[in-house]
Amino acid sequence: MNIEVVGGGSLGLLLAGSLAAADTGASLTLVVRTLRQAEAISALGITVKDKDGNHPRTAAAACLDFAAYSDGQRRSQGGADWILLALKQKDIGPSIIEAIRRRAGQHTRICCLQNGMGHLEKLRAATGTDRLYAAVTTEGAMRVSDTEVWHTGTGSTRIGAAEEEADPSGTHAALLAEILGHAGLQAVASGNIQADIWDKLIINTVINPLTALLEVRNGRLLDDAHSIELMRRLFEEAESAAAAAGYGRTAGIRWQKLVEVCRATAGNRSSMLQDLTGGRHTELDWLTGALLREAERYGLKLPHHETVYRLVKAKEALRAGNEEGMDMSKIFLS
Ligand code: KPL
Repeated sequence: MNIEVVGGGSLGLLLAGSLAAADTGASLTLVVRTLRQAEAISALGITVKDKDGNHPRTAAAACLDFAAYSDGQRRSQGGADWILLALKQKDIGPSIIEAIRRRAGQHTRICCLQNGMGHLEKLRAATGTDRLYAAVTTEGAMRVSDTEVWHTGTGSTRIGAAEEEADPSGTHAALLAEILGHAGLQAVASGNIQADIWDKLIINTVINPLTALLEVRNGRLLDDAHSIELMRRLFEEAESAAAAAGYGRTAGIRWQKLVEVCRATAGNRSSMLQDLTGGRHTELDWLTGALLREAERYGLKLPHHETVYRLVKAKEALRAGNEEGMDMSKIFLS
């Protein structure tokens, strides 16, 4: 089996490093954005450490940069069996989609590991493939250099075909889950990946913006009555949109899960907080933005999410230094 992992960030390095270090029988290629990272990985391999940066495991891995990947021909066998797309939503642009379209053979399955919504539709429209899968993961990882990643939270991954008819018995999803399992990552085939996507969307649209706005680690949200109340309100609005879309869950299940994730990742700085403090654009448009778009389709208003959306956008602009020289004295003193 040939597997291509596309993306050299935290999740891509964790997947590729774990697969490279294990004896799964699969042949692996990692595809990364820069030539610098590709050369570093080709020379040094990928090192995966535990959550405290201990117990390193280093494994050699074949690595290409995007330019070489885009220029390259399909493998002689007609493309990879699996392309694991581990890029952030914001990095799935026309050039990477075109590269994947050209590289994917007739039998290639593409598994998308992004948070949020919108990417599956984009890829389906652009690649025309029905061999599209989604994976929802709660694995925690932090990239510490071009070649090193820390496995900061042991989670699990659920995998399923975007269109159920494409893999009705879940055979292919189960096969990929088994390979990831051999690599030490807990994974299962999902019978309802769309509901899983909603589960994760709800978690991300509650925890990520609140931690980013309050600048706290995930667990801190549960230590304060006001932030718990905000979580509750955001949660209820998001759950109402999921129910309208046909993916509601029995009362309490998702709230319980949300609290569990908050506790299990208590020491984490959410990806949105990390992006904001790093001066990068967040995934807000594919998380809260996607939720608001879904709600609109069903005629729902989500006022707390709308407020949170604008607050994070405003904070993003400030952090990126986009105030465009606004002189506050003119506003307050005129
Ligand atoms: O997925 C996450 C993220 O940070 O994006 C959570 C589950 C909130 C863990 O930090």
